[in-house]
Order: sequence, then C-alpha cells, then structure tokens
Amino acid sequence: MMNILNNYIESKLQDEGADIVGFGDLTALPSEVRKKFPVGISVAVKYPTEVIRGISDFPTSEYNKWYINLNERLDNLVTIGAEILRKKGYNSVAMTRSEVGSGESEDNTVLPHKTVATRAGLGWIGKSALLITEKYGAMIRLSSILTNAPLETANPISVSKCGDCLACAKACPAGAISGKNWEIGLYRDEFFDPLKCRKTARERAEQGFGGGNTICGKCIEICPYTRRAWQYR
Ligand code: B12
Ligand code: SF4
Ligand code: SF4
Repeated sequence: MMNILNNYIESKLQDEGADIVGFGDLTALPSEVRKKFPVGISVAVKYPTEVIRGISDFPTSEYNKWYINLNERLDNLVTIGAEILRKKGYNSVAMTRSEVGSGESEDNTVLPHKTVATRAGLGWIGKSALLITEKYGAMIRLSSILTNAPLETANPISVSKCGDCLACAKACPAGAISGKNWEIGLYRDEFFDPLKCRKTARERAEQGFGGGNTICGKCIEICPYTRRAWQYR
C-alpha cells in the first residue's frame, strides 16, 4: 500500500509525461553521495518503439532527436517534481544534467541514475550495464530527485534477471560487454568497458547520421526485454 504522498507525486509526474516512477531508500549508500538525502525518486521516460526498432543497423537522426528530446523532458520532469515537494515543505534536489555533474572521471557520476533506479525497484543492471525494466526493457532514459519527504520506498532490486542470455554481448560492435552477470558490489568496469563503447558509439553516430553525439544503442535494441515490450505497445 502506497501512502498518499507517493500517489500524489507519482500521478503528478505521470501527468507531466513520466512513464515509470519509483521511490528508493538510499540510506545504504554513503551520505555524501546522496547529498544527505534518505530517499531517491527514480523517473523514467520511454523511447517510442519505432525509434528503437529503427537503430538495428546504425543509430539514426530520429534516435538522436529523441535522445535530445527525452533528456530535456527529464530535466523538466525532475524540476517539477522537486518543486512540488518543496511546496509541500520538504527539501529536495532535482538531479538535472547540470546538477549531476561528474565524478572522478568523465565516465562516472557521484550518484548514477541507475543506482537510484535499482534502489527504487525499477529494474536490474543487465550484462549491458544498462538498467533493464520488466515493462520497457532498456528503451528508457532516466533521471532522479533526492528528497527528505516521508515517502514509502520499494524493495530494492539487487539480482539480475539476464540469466544465460548473451544477446547484448554478442551484438555490441565495440566488444564492450564481457558477458559477466551484474550483482550488487560488482563495479561497472569489471564487466563493461566504457572506453570501447564510447569510441565505437562516436564512430557509429558518424556513420549513421553524420555524428555529433556519442550514441549507438544496439544494446538497447537487441535486449529480449526491450523486444518483448514491442509486442504490447
Ligand atoms: C558516463 C555515461 C556513459 C559512458 C559510460 C557508460 C556507463 N555505463 O557508465 C558512455 C559514454 C560509454 C555511455 C554510453 C551509453 N549510455 Co550512458 N551514461 C553515462 C552517465 C552520464 C553516467 C553513468 C555513470 O555514472 N556510471 C558510473 C558507473 C559506476 O555506474 P553505472 O554504470 O551507472 O552503473 C552501476 C551502478 O548503477 C551500480 N549499482 C546499481 N545499483 C546499485 C545499488 C547499490 C547499493 C550500489 C552500491 C551500486 C549500484 O551498478 C552499475 C554497475 O556497476 C549516465 C547518466 C547518469 N547521470 O547516471 C548515462 C546513462 C547510463 N547512459 C545511458 C545510455 C542509454 C547510454 C547509451 C545507450 C548511449 C546511447 N544513447 O546510445 C550507451 C550505452 C552504454 C552501456 N551499455 O551502458 C542511460 C541508460 C538508460 C538505461 N536503460 O539504463 C543513462 C542512465 C542516461 C539517462 N539519462 O538515461 N554512457
Ligand atoms: S552503445 Fe553500442 S557500443 Fe556501447 S555497449 Fe551498447 S552496443 Fe556496445
Ligand atoms: S540482452 Fe540479455 S544479457 Fe543483455 S541486458 Fe538484455 S537480457 Fe541481459
């Protein structure tokens, strides 16, 4: 049973265009990475199915447009959510792209959106290093809100449901995905190579639509959880 504030925030964010909203207990994480806030709200918006189907061979300009569009929508959504909470008298920070900043390198953030998402029960980290949701597979983009509001939190997800699947590892044109299963405590670089991915994603964006962005997305398109979602939506 969700409390009234959860329902209120969830429906407000859905009205504004969020496709999945979840509430996570962040207290297992060091206080400084979560800016001392106990709760993280994970917000996901989904790509249209045809846009993801369209990147089977190469990333397209349509995919690039949606990448830009969804990032803007997410920044707006979390800004609105944080504002609503502040009006209710709670502290909150919208983790927009400018607020997130970077961590010790350009491949790291202090509190990745995917960490908030697993805490909020949205999904698990796939062998691809992407968040995989039951509802839309990997064809989503994510953002987060940090708050001290008394929200009810979900059971975190700490176990992968990838099983024996190796579809993303086989399809990745960079060979960036080792095929090792994620579990809590397994650092990204132990199963995924961000440098290989970045280099190849740049090249493929160049080949696909003339470049200017680091996007590829084959690991989103090939995932059976993404493809399963195509059948229903
Ligand atoms: C840096 C970055 C990159 C780098 C590095 C990739 C990476 N996986 O880190 C590069 C340029 C290579 C890249 C590429 C891509 N990216 Co990128 N990227 C980011 C960014 C900005 C930061 C990620 C980060 O901090 N990584 C640091 C490492 C340590 O953490 P992590 O990879 O997030 O995941 C670990 C933690 O979440 C941890 N974890 C999970 N739960 C828990 C719980 C606890 C308690 C703990 C301790 C840890 C823990 O487990 C994971 C594995 O170790 C995020 C946006 C953001 N602000 O979060 C987007 C993001 C991860 N990217 C995204 C996407 C879609 C892509 C691309 C497909 C690009 C494209 N659009 O075509 C590719 C796919 C690469 C891939 N297979 O992962 C999406 C992922 C959506 C999803 N379904 O998961 C994000 C979330 C952007 C967004 N706003 O939606 N990206
Ligand atoms: S975005 Fe492309 S290069 Fe990067 S991991 Fe996914 S499939 Fe591989
Ligand atoms: S393609 Fe298979 S192994 Fe890769 S993330 Fe999806 S389910 Fe997991």
